Amino acid sequence: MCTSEQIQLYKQQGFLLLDSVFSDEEMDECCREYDAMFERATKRGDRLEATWKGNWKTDEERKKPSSILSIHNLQFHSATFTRMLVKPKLNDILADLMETDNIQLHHTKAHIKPPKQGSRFPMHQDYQYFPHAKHTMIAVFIHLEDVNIENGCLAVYPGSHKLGPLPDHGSEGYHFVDPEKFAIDNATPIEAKRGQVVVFPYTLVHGSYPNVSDIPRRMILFQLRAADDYSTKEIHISPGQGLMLRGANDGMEANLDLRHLHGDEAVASAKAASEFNEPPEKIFKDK
Ligand SMILES: O=C(O)CCC(=O)C(=O)O
Repeated sequence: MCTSEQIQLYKQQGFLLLDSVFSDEEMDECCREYDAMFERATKRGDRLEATWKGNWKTDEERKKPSSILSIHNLQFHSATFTRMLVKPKLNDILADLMETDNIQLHHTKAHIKPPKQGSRFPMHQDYQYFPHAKHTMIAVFIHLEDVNIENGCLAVYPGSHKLGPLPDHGSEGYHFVDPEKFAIDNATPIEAKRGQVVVFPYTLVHGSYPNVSDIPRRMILFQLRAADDYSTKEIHISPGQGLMLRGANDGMEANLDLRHLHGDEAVASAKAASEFNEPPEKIFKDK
């Protein structure tokens, strides 16, 4: 539950920093599972590098190596992340902010900014990556350690969510807002403690600073939407999308004929699922 002051603040500044959503024990488990997940992925040789492409780096940034390591669909890697996703305390707060009882998963991901060379994120609106008809999408940004400007905390333009979708200055499939109008140097840093959660709508202009510290900066991001919202462009479909996290989905058909996928749709879905779990050559080798 949110207080009316929290709701007012969220509406006015476009973000809220939340305390005690997860207990210390839950954060300990989260950090253990997070590190184990990245270790498994590294051992397997998975492709993790996710620094944004496109024409957003300054000349100075282009000269230096920079990196972001990313894993998506966390709830398929460990049940710890599934439990965090469905936590009633989190979803009750979000329901107040989103003004809906019914909350659905859009997608989840984790970013590590490695020490010394953790890339910054250019200022952007998440809207450009997965536009929705009713603009209910909300980001839940969970900090796995204390963050500040030095190790790559979030940078935001408070109130920018009220501007609605802004012109896209992105390139190569990556999106960002006008770097002159929304320079990261004029943004507001959100310093946070381990376990604190920042929530913000997908129209808030945000980015994050580079990590120039000696420690990795780890985070988890959930993107959630109201059950009656829907994407206006099918540009970001991920496994588990549409899973109900709170409330009910009035629009979900219960027709028995729709209980399984059939034909080409079923083959495509099974193929996507197996590629998602294991590279196909490995599956065949094991047989
Ligand atoms: O990891 C970060 O610091 C920022 C991530 C972000 O803004 C995004 O993925 O949209």
